[in-house]
Amino acid sequence: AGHFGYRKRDQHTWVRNFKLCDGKLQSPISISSFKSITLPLPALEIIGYHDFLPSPLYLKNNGHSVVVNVSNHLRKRLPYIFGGSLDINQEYEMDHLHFHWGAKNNRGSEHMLNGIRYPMEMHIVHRNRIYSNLSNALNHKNGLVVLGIFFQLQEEDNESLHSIINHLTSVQWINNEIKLNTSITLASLLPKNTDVFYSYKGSLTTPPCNEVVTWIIFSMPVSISFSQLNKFRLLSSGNNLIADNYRKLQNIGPRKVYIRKL
Ligand code: BO1
Ligand code: ZN
Repeated sequence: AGHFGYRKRDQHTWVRNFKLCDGKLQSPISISSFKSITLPLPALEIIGYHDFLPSPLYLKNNGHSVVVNVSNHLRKRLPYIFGGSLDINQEYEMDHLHFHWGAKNNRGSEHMLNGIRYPMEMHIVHRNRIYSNLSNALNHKNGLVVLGIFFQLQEEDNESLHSIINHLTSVQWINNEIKLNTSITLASLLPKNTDVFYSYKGSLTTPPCNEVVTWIIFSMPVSISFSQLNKFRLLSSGNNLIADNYRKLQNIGPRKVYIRKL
């Protein structure tokens, strides 16, 4: 029961095998700027994002996505975030990042923003420092913060993605994992403007769907070229190419989405 698929008839089976996927605080959702509540939130503080992530970094095809993992066996200081909509005194340390994308350009992102589904969405997953690892954090409602970054197509390559995309052919098959010889700064992967973001309480968008995620979705997208996006679409889960690895929209229910703007 550790397996799950993204085809519509597969997504319907998630709730059978993973009870939490049937909860009331699920993700992703459709976000509307008009329906969001403007709050005078402090800026989101993003610490260490200009530094290189500690090496070694690992790139892995897990059959659902491609993931950049930090090993950090030397327990170096990792990038972390606080402030914004997050509870005071809570710091969230970067754990990994991964992507969701479409087989076609008109789909791929998990969240929608003002009726737009972007061709790709990146998730930078952060774990509350008070929990020692990701599986512990999954048991607590303030366990995780995920930064969501939308990608929009443009003609020119996004050079910041080269350190990942140049190695995608090395992880074409499920469970392929390589050590990256290049380093990455997270700041180069963020939009130029991080002042405007949406925030709401939700869940992991994959099984086991734990409702432990404070979502922070930046309003401004970053860019990716057609040829770069096509390289993600060549990754394989075994019998199929990985694409359309986004969950269907979940009910927002009585939840509120907050927006920080200047
Ligand atoms: S996401 O950012 O909401 N898409 C997200 C989804 C799942 C995880 C983190 C962020 N975590 C892991 C679980 C594992 C599980 C794996 C599936 O997702 O901790 O138990 O096997 O890819
Ligand atoms: Zn994700």
